[in-house]
Amino acid sequence: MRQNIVAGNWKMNLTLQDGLALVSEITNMVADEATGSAVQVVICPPFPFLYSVGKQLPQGSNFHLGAQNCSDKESGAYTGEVSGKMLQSVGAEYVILGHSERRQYFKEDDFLLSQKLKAALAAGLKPIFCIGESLETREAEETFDFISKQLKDGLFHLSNEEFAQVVIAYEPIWAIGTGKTATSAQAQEVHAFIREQVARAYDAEAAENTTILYGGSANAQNARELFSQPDVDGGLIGGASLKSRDFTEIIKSF
Ligand code: 3PY
Repeated sequence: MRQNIVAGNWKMNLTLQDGLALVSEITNMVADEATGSAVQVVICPPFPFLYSVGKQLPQGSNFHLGAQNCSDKESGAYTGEVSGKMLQSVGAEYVILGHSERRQYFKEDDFLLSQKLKAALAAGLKPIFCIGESLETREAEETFDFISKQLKDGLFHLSNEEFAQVVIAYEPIWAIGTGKTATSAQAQEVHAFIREQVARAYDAEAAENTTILYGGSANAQNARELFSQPDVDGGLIGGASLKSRDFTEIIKSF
């Protein structure tokens, strides 16, 4: 089902103590300001904080726990890896897959990501699958071909039932951690294109039900404008998710 979602990607930041303090500030502010449940909030801390952060989220509320990555393997001798089932067992409901930082620094390609998607879904997690073009690709006017290939190779191998569990995040690489945000018109143009591709690969109903988030330097100042676009269903928030006031403002931006 299409939903409004604000997901906070903490990346490799904070200590457990800082993280717990941040979550308690955010949940208090959101409760005080009666944000309501029109938006689902997903907090994605680093692995070692997941269990404790999850315990601190108000149970049965619109707050959910997500991880930032998971293994493509189910279990076994894979030192340092974390499986989908492990994440699920500590309370995670979502997992970010295919973030451009994983693609760039850890060489995750569409094939590996397709395996990770399968593993996450088999463990009952909802993947937040990230796609997005580089500045070079945008300037060469190849954005749509690039996005269409990422969708085809990474995502559209899923069955209808599997695909229904997936949230897509459009994160133009040139806007990640750079302070440059896509304009709301640029974001809307690509989001509408993604929805159209989903309709072609699956059907119109699947496209209408798909949640598509924008990511890339979204903040308290630009969130309202971005979220007002018809095909932008929320945001995957980096730096601003580490500041309680800013993140709460973003949650209130619908
Ligand atoms: C950013 O906004 O920088 C992100 O990478 C969100 O995932």
